[in-house]
Amino acid sequence: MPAFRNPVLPGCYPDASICRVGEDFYLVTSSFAYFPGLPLFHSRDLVRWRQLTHVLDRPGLLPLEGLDVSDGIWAPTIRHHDGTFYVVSTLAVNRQGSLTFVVTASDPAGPWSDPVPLEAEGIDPSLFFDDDGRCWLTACRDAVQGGPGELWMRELDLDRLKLVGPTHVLWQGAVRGAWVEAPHLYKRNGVYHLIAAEGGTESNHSVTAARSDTVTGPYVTDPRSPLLTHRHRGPDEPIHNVGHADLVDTPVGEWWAVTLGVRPIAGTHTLGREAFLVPVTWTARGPVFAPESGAVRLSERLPSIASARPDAEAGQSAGEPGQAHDESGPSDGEAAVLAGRAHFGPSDGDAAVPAGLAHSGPSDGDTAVPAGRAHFGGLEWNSLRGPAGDRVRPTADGTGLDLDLAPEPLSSTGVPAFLGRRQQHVRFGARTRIGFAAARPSEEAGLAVFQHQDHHATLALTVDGDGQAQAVLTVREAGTSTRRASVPVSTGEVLLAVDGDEAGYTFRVRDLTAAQWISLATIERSFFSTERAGGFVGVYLGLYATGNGHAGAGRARVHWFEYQPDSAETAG
Ligand code: 6LW
Repeated sequence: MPAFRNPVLPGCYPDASICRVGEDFYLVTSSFAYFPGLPLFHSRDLVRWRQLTHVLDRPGLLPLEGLDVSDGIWAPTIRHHDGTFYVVSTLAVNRQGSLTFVVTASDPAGPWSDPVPLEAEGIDPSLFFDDDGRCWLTACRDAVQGGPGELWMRELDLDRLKLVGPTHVLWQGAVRGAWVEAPHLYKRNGVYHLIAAEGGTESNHSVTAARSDTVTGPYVTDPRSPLLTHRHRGPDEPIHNVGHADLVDTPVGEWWAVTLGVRPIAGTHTLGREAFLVPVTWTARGPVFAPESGAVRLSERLPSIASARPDAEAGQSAGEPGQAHDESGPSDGEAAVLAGRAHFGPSDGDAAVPAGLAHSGPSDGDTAVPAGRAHFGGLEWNSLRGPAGDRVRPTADGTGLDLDLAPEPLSSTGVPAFLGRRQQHVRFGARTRIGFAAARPSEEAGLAVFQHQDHHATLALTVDGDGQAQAVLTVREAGTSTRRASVPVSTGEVLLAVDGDEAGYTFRVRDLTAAQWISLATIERSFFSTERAGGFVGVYLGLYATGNGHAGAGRARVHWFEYQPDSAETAG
């Protein structure tokens, strides 16, 4: 049977929300303290997704400076009604909802409006448009009584984008004592179906449900809850922490859900919470997730719209990988995987490319670039907490990227001179060609494997006390930086590399004129895991420069950065 490979969005893309307009599907995910915020994807077949833009694509919309990486923009919902797209989401501070907002657009590719604050408590807002044209916002918060959490609802006045009328408390969840979150509401045959997540986003995560004949309740627990979970599955199960689902129908009447999950290896995962696609059917009792298997699977049958239109996405996005469907085996749900070499030239004025970030051009031919992957639009690149455009920018001649020595180290909660992209494969190789001459030992620039501001590793060019240029591998954990290895290098340009697999991340350096790579060390993979680092995000791979408390006069020049999945892994 034609199949696709889950996750459909590999890497840190949690809390996915989905909607359909005609034959087009749109999906948004959380983005935390990364900038730009709220990546938005398009698909015609639910399997191959192409990023269109970021909903929060410009500076100054929401304050991210000072935030932990796992705070920031959480759990958006996307809906379309009467010609307008709506995204609701929450700015989280100290792991709590701080500001819930709505943004609108007539074209999902933008422009999106500025955020309009809503008087809404808690997190995980969602919108439901009823047949009578009324719009209801649901969200979760600490329970006013009982608890610990409750789902609540208020009407959203669409003309004024203002919550109006009374607050209705809908449900405290199916599992007594568990926090209920991630509500989404659907109506079928006159019945309102509320789905939610319970048990926390880790190993007890689950999808639960309740129903009502009236939109404002009372809601009665679906006794089948949890409707979807992997909490009861053993260590050999490849996908864990499944929950936080959103449903969509296709033009031919199939139903599917997007849900988050993780792929641990020996109990730890590094890629973050990823977006998986699960078939759904409706019965008189409500939605049935994964009716054949009862589980989220790595290889799942294709949506019938995907079998019918194998070239839909490839045809509309020139220059994209365009994943062919393999009718004989699982296809790779990876149009959203961007591999290849980024060249940093001046912006071409494409509004979808954040100013000052990466613009990609064709390969310069110094190593092979996989066919079809030489161009990518730059949307995979993020800075931390705001635009890094004044400290990370294309060189005047368009041949590279300059990184200023910002005073903020990666361990700060400011805006460091950092540009990174998600690690999307356990097995990968990332390389960069970089030139940097540090004036003093506190100045450094290079590659970062970044989980959290206090949990990362860097392979940096710097100098020792005698002015000898070196490449230094440093590991930071819980506020302490430890030098793991160093090698002398020439003061010119070098290649820096990190290669990951199930065992660890191996860091290497090569003088441009040298024939051999020098291996510095391998850091065990679990060091970079969410289980070890905490938080809600996955690993980013990036470039950075800092003067560690002082702005240095020098700058690092990056000629290119390359990310390649290991072909053995991507072949599945
Ligand atoms: C998200 C919430 C959650 O808002 O994590 O624990 C938050 N569950 O549903 C951030 O992804």
